[in-house]
Amino acid sequence: MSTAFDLVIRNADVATASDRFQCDIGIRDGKIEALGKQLPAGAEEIDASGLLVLPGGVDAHCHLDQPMPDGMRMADDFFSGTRSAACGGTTTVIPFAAQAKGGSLNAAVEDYHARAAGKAVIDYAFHLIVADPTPQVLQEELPNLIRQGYTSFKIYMTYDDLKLNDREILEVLSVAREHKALVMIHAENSDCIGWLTDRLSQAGQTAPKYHALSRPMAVEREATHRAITFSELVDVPILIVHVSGREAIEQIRWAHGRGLRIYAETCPQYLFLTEHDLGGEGYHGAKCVCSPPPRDHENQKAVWDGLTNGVFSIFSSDHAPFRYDDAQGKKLGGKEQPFQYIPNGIPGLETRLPLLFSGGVMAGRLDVHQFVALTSTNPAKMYGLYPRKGSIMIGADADIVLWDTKCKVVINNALLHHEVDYTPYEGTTVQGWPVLTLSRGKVVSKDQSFVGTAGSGQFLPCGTPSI
Ligand code: DUC
Ligand code: ZN
Ligand code: ZN
Repeated sequence: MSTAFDLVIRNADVATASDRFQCDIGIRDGKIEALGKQLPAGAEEIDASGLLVLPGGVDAHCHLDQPMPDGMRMADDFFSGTRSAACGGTTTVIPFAAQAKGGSLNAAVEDYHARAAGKAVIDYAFHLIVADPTPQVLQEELPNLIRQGYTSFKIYMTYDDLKLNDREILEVLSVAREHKALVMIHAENSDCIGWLTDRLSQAGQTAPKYHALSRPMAVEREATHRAITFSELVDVPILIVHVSGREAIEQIRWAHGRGLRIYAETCPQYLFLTEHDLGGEGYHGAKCVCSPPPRDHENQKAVWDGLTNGVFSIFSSDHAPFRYDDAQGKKLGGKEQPFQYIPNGIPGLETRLPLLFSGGVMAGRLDVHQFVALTSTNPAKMYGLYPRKGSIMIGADADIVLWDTKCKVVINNALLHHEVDYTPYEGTTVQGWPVLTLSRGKVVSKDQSFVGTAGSGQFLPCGTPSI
């Protein structure tokens, strides 16, 4: 018997960034074909009674299998990283194809495609990292790559192997303006960090907790202000990534007051961790070493407020997966390292959505529409993937997540599907968990188990950012 749909989700309580409605969802060939009451039968049916139905998450800032210097290795490749994302309700990831200094961007993109092919279980796009803006890169490689669907790129104001000087940043912004791309900026002042790091080291202050002291808020505030100034000079929008607290937020609000097009992202670590998680004199705090570092409770509150009042457009994981007990991870070379040599970053692809849903929606800080906007619709729009991704509407990909809003989960690394040997959120109780994830109409995760297939994820060329 032929059926109208491959799959029908019955009795769905759907929330998008703007609307909430009850309907059945008819899916054919991986797309949402109908939203309505009493749709005809599907070849398969799922009853969503009692569950909340949201668009799949778009995690627009995560690092997977990124080539690393100095013997470091990321624990998650495109299989384990996207498996973990899917089990946490995310259906699109945008990691980074990183140019090496002295290398070409095209080579980075080609290498990154090889890393993703046959492995990703959900769809993916690429940002670029521009580390060496030679005339060839600025005049040929970047414009060509933008035309081919790589329409966003990250630049760094710190890290010796990645950072650009002010003149180079202006050149990159100017290319973005001309070709309508979006530049993401890692805003921390490199020389300030270097100076503080040297002083701490000379004083023998090398434990992980000193990472936070080497990158205080002022370092981020200054760089944020400088990035805003560059955006104003070139007259191009920018996105400041992983904003950690009040003083950077004040700069962004100031820019908004001047009518500047400054967009901002924050991440779970700035809501759920503080500098105390970097530990005492012991080494466990290495698990929470990331940049910018987690701050204090007052800054956490400022970040929550920024999510509520619209300072932030997107909420990403910044998943940067290094194992703790590993000679290629946090114990680089097999030993405890002075803070400045600890691989930077923490895992978070699978916990991003449950943490924000619980702490935001269930705790009454955000409504469900803000949650969807921050975690799915806005990143899809900002990076040129909308309306294929980022909403539940006719014609969109059937990337759909069923949430049990009553389910309480104590986060435990054994529950998660990444290859990292810890989670910074061990023991945190959340209410609300994604119990079923569909990627283009296929179930990829169910009841905290992965049921998808390696290689079923497709590469998504990005359109012009819509901001
Ligand atoms: N910046 C990132 O975006 N991710 C991990 C570490 C960092 O400094
Ligand atoms: Zn960064
Ligand atoms: Zn990052």
